[in-house]
Parts: sequence; structure tokens; C-alpha cells
Amino acid sequence: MRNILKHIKTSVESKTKLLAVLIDPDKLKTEALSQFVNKVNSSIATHIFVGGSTVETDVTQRLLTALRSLTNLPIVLFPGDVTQISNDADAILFLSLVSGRNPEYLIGQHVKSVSTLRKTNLEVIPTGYILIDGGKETATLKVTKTSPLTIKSEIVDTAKAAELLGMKLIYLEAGSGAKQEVSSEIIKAVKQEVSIPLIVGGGIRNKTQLDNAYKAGADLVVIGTAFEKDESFFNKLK
Ligand code: 1GP
Repeated sequence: MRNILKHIKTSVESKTKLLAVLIDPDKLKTEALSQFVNKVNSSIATHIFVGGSTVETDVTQRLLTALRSLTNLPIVLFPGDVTQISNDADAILFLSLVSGRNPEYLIGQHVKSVSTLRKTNLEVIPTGYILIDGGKETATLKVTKTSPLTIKSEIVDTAKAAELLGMKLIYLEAGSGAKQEVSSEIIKAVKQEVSIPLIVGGGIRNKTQLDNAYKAGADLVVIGTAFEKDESFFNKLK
């Protein structure tokens, strides 16, 4: 079994920055998967994340079954809900939406997932998921019916509380297709406060934004939309 969390922590210690390509099973059709994953494999990406807010049952499973034979990169589930859990991945981000106050996404889905998780060998990684205003009403916001955070001190305290609760990663999320990515100022402030690895995603669509996120303290950046829209973006990151 791969130890995904340990690898992320080792990378943080050695200052090696990580990049996850997010595949939303709703948006990438199985026919296009092979060509897309070939590009991921020859890019600087270090992880593949799979998940979405509104994926139909079985679509994720079909994609994961195909994905396994196409890449050696670690495959991490980034599930929108309990139906997206599958054993055909290496790990799952066990996301608790700590920026919101909807019990379903703080603990409800987690309880429902246990009977499925018991049947898998997935590495379960408790992750404090913090939705931050990215200038657009995102799918996460609609599905979870929670408001994104805007105030820096509140974001920092939320991240710290998640760390104190024992979560192993913090994910600062501006939302898929966000107009504005999480600002460097917020990334820096959170990084100063917490000692667990920091994931940042949402709205990053060029090399400068990616570099800025890393410089500010992101350990792992997640990009989905920019690759979906323009596969030549992979070459621009070399
Ligand atoms: C969304 O953070 C990810 O959950 C990636 O966002 O699709 O905007 O890259 P983008």
C-alpha cells in the first residue's frame, strides 16, 4: 500500500511542491480519458484527484476502473459525497467542511461512508476543507448550502481548529472555476499558523498563479478546470 500522507509530509520537509490534476467524472468522458491521462503522465503532476460535487452513481467507479491501467500516479478520491467512494484508488481525502455549519458535510456523510470504507483498503486522510470566497457561486456552495469564508482571521482560526481536532491536511478551496484563486495573503497567514500540509485549489489557471500559491506556502496545488478546458496547459507548466 502506498502511504500518500507520509509522502506528502516528506515532500513538505524536502520543499518539493506537489501538483494534483483533478478529474471530475462528470466532465471527462471515458472515451477521452486515455489521451488526457497520457498528458497528465508526462506533465509535472504528482497526483490525480478524482471527484466532483454532482456526479451520478457508478460514473466515478467506471472512470476509476479505467484510470488504474492508465497511470502509476497516486489516485486520491476527492469525493463530493458518499456514493463516490471506491476501492480503485489509493487514498481518500476524508473531507470535513469546517468552514460551514451544515452537519451533513461536517460529520453526516462520514458516518454514512463507514460501511463502504470498511470494505476498502483506502488510506483515509482526515482533511479540514475550507471554502473561501472565489467571486463565484460554486457547485460546492450550492450542494452543501454553506457560505464561503471571506475574513482572513476567521479562515486562519478555522484552519487552526481543524488542526487541533486532529485533521492531517488543510484544503483551502476557492471552488472549481473560481474567478479569484485563494489569495497569497490568506495562504501565507494559514501556513504560518498550522504545521500540517496545506492544499490549495480553485481558479488556478496559469503558471504565475501556480507559482504564487507555492511561494505563499501551498504544499500541494489542485487544478481541474484549466486542464479540462485546454490540454496544452500541461506543456505550459513544464
Ligand atoms: C476544485 O480545487 C479544485 O475543487 C480545482 O479547481 O477546477 O478551478 O482548478 P479548478
